[in-house]
Amino acid sequence: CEKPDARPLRQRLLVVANRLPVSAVRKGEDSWSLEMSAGGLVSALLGVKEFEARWIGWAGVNVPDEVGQKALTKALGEKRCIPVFLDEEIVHRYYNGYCNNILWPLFHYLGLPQEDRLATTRSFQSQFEAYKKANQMFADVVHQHYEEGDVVWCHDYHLMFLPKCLKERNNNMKVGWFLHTPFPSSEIHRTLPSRSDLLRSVLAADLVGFHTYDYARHFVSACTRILGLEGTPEGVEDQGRLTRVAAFPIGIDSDRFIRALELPQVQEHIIELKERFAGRKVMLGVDRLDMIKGIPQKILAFEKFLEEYPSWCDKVVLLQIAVPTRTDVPEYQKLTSQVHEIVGRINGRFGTLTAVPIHHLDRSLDFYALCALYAVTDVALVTSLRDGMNLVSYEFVACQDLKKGVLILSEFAGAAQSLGAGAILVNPWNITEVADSIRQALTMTPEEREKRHQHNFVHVTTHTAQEWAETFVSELNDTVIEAQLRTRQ
Ligand code: ADQ
Repeated sequence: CEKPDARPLRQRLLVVANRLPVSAVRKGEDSWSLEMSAGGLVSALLGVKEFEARWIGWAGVNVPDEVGQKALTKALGEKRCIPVFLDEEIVHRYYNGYCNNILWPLFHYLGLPQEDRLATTRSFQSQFEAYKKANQMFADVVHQHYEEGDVVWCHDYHLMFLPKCLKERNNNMKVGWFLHTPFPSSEIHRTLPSRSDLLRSVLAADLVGFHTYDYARHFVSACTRILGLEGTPEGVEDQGRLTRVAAFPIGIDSDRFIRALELPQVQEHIIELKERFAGRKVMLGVDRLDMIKGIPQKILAFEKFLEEYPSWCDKVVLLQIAVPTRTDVPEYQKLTSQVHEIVGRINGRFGTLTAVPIHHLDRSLDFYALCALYAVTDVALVTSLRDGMNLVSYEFVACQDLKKGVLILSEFAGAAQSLGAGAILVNPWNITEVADSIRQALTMTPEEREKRHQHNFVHVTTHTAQEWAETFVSELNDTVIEAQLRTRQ
């Protein structure tokens, strides 16, 4: 008979993403040291008690030898992580090539690479083949670890081919796919040579999710215009089979940020920062150093602000924290030099012997330093040219319940849909408009700041990462049940 304290078994969730949430460093032939990263997705899934998550993905290192692979698999297993081993050649063509050189810019409206049309077309094909091959390798690993009843949740533009590979092996598998970037207008998507293959493959999933309703609508209209399929309010229909398409806006683990503000190490940072910038308003930008984040545009808007309102020159400081990414890619190297050049010029132009208007750091900050910075900020500037959601805007709001600072937010970030009523929305390409918004933010009355902050704080603390993950998975379970009922009728 059942023990009184017996709990129902938790549903197993296989989370498949390009990268595992760990960094692995090899210490010897058969020993590895692992560090779990505390990104949004990890905390989202740790916070959900209804299911037991396992991760499947690439560990970010090349491990050509069997001894190393076995040891890494064992070490990762203790952290519920399962590795997909990709060799350097595949990583180069699949990850650097097709994912980051083709899909990433295209989905952010930066177009396809154009340097040499013929060479691009040839390498395009080989990169697409590598992309499909890598997705098959992910599918192999999922298949090996899958147990009946598991939910498989595929993430992001790296794995658009995966739903099809999985369903071809087991049509009963519950498969969901979620895109973290924008899905562009069908007019942009149709320029992609592999446009139909990718759409058809994603449609093999049972549930397809995006951050915003607009991205979901773009996806459905790409399916109707490019594949000639029927779009319905629920999703896309193909020969009687419905793929559900919906918006699931992500959130953050807001409690983690709010609780951190009480910690002594954060309080110490806060005191230091307040002393360091006493008498000046603090403006903050926190971004990965990527073209989509609009960092040069942000800095130029700040320059325009200083030019238009010179009395603010020694009363405000912009702290721009930019984590370098994809440092081996020439475009990213160019972006870094461009940002350095603009910052140098503006500091030379508006700085004094005792103070400079822009502090630019090319590095990542630890969690506690980041929370402290968010807490002392008067105005946060998020000027992405396109951004799936943008979690920095959420993190800033979570840390501002005392100060009630102002968020200036790009209308091209998904977050504009959720935080738009509390933020000042701007077109990041319009430098004059952003400069005026800076002035508006710095001179806003406390009552208006309070009202705007309250709106956003309620949103950020109720639409959390945990709620996002729970909603997606329960919707996936429901979608599959409904489909089974439909086929029985
Ligand atoms: P990202 O493009 O990485 O994510 P974002 O949502 O802003 O963008 O998240 C960045 C994360 O990195 C935040 O948690 C932030 O705190 C951290 N970070 C950034 N700069 C940092 C720094 N200098 N030091 C320390 N930490 C830093 C993709 C999509 C987004 C989408 C997310 C989640 O591009 O649009 O919101 O996935 O779906």
